[in-house]
Amino acid sequence: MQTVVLAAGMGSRMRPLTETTPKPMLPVAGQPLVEHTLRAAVAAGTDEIVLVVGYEGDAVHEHFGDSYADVPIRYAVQSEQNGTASALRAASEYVDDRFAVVNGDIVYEPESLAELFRAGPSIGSTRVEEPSNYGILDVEDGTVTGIVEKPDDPPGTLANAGAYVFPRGALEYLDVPKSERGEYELTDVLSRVIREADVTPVELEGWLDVGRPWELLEANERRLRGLERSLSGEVSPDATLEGPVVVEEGATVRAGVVVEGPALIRSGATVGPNAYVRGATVVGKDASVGHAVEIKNSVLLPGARVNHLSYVGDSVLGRDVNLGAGTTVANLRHDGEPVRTTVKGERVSTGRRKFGVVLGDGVKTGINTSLNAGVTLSSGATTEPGAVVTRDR
Ligand code: TTP
Repeated sequence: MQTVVLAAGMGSRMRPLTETTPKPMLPVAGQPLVEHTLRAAVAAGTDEIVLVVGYEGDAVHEHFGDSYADVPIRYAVQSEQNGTASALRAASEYVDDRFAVVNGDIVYEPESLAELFRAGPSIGSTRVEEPSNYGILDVEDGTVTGIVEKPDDPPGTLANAGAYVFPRGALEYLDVPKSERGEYELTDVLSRVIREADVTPVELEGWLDVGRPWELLEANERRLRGLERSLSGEVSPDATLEGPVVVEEGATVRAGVVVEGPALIRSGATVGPNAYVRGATVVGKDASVGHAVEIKNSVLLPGARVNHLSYVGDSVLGRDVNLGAGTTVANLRHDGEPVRTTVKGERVSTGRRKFGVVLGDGVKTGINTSLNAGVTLSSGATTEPGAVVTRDR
């Protein structure tokens, strides 16, 4: 079966991380987010991938080239990011009658996709606690009879999870009007499809939509859970590595370091001397964590540097970020309430009691900078020595 992977979106809710990197290329457990979809699709029996790219699409194309795990990839370019139906339209010249479509920004247990593929015309689904925030499936006698977006009066708790197997002839339904939010939506195509064909809901186990920065942290936490210990890099005999820790070839862990897995230390990275890395942490390629630095449950993108006397917790540090000596991150409110942060200009709850900061690529902090919980700094932003940063920059 052909699988169309939608990876053209702007990823605007993931800013500042997507100011320079497209969302599909953000790392989850050391692999680009969209690679988790590609792997599941190949394991489920895909024989051709049609990858729809758009925003910063060259980065995706350059990374994956023309095949993945020996399965050919064709690229379709969506020139305007105006909705998932228009993304599928961009791919339509490449697809045959029966095909799968999967959002490139979701993670789930990979076997679930094989089940979806086996089910024939089907919609991936997931149980949700707050149905009014999702596209909810109306299901009667095991068949999907309707999809309602963000319903006030939900017909159930089974939400559209962003993975589908379309029946023959589905491309005829692509011509949908713009939705209220001004996009051409795949759900409107699906509403037409389910009128014409029997479509089965198939639950995707362990589903997570990775749209906002804390979901990137959560995806890393989940995917690192399955990490298997392997130490191929240079590890000092005076370092203590507990549990599932991966030190890739070309990475260095110096004396006095304590790492509590799961943790992934990628090639070219250095940790220590005397550093403490814990929780689900990824130290990206060529990143460095220096003396008397504690990193907890965080993702450091390639080239990020936290070299002296710092604490970083529950945070995402973009490429080539440089934290000045003594920079510390708050990741907990005194009242214990969930940390709030900014998404597309609005303050929203992350739902997490522990959440630190999100720093865009190339951010530099002056020495002894204090970053408040939930702060985001856009790419290239700086702070002055001793700054106490409580607002986004
Ligand atoms: P969304 O998460 O709705 O959109 P997005 O990824 O652009 O993020 P944001 O809302 O933060 O700007 O997209 C769901 C999936 O569909 C995702 O894999 C990206 C893909 N997509 C496209 O390929 N083209 C598009 O025009 C849109 C809107 C999304």
